[in-house]
Amino acid sequence: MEIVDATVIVSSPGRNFVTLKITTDEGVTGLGDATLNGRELSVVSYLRDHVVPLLIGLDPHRIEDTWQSLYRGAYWRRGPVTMAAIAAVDVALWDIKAKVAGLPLYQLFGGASRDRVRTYGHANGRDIPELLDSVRARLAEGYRSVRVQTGVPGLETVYGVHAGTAIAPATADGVRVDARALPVVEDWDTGRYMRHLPRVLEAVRAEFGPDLPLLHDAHHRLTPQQAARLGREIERYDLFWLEDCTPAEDQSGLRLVRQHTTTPLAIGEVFNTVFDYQTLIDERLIDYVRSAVTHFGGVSPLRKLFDYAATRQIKSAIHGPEDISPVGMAAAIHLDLAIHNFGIQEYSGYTPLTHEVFRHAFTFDDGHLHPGEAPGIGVELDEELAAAHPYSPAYLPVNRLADGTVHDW
Ligand code: EZ4
Ligand code: CO
Repeated sequence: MEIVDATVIVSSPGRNFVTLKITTDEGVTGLGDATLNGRELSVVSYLRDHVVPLLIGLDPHRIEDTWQSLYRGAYWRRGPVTMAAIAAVDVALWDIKAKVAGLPLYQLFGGASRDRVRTYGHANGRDIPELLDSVRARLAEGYRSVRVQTGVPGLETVYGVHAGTAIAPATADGVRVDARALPVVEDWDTGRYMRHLPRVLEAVRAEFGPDLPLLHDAHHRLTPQQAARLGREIERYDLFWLEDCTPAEDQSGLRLVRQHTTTPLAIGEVFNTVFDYQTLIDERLIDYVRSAVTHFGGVSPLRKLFDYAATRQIKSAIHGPEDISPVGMAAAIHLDLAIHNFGIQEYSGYTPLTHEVFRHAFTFDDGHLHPGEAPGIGVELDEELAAAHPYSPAYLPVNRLADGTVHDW
């Protein structure tokens, strides 16, 4: 079997998604997700200009060899653009292999280790009453675990509360490529946040009791000393985890956090390779690894990461926001079902139009996902509908302190 074609499809059914479609001489196709939120077209170019020419003529079954040749052969290793491009190839090839085998992908990973995949959803509110309503809404949708984020008194816009991405408005003729969407500027004040969060968690526990698994994302904003103190202060609220307490690249900083708190820690959504985790895993400084299939080079390296994490009793928690396409999400769910040290899967759902553009076999029911039994990853792209919703320039927000200093977002 030979790869005869590889095309990159960009569509925006509510937000931008980059999809790679690989076709073999036998007419089998595979899909991979290469969406890098706010920097989408860089991956499109990396794939179209530099990767696709290397794929034509290759045996699609040689996944590991293709992965290694794209990783080592580029010389310039790692980084989100490179690893998102490699991820798309990796997942598309696994999709093809599983389709040829006539099996859902999880079967090639050793079969199911559980019946279904538990998820957590996002609850957001500008203030505490709005947050409590949002938690109720998530519970009504079936979620059994909820991430809670609120506005902070004195700050206008903070992470998780207002729309995350600025998308360019459509012009009269519906063409959006010329429009400029510049990043939204959000506010930050670590002191106000640290004083407010315990009150938020107190209110949520008072309303929903001790049994509801609660998560919170600090989104890279604290120093190790601040994170150590916050983690200790909120221990009594029994979080499922505190996520990204410090900037992700600061691995040794987690030693300080870990010495002071038993609040479980989750890190890694912006990591691209196992090397980003080396200190964190070796020294057991975290409890959950958060990498996405889409930003970590695909399911091949993610399976290895999870095995490495398992040696320290660290569990998986694959990143699954709206900016991972249903293709990347499907691949994640197959992995979640198969690995032993599964922890939890983030799942925010998609716009109705996104479900139409990416028809998928995976299901969400009663707060749990299942990948379905369709051969491959179980996603089909409606290319006509995708083409009707073209790329729209978009940026993630930036964060500034009251005096104008840029802070981690
Ligand atoms: O801000 O995916 O845990 N989830 C997150 C996400 C990230 C976005 C960035 O593109 O932190 O909401
Ligand atoms: Co996060």
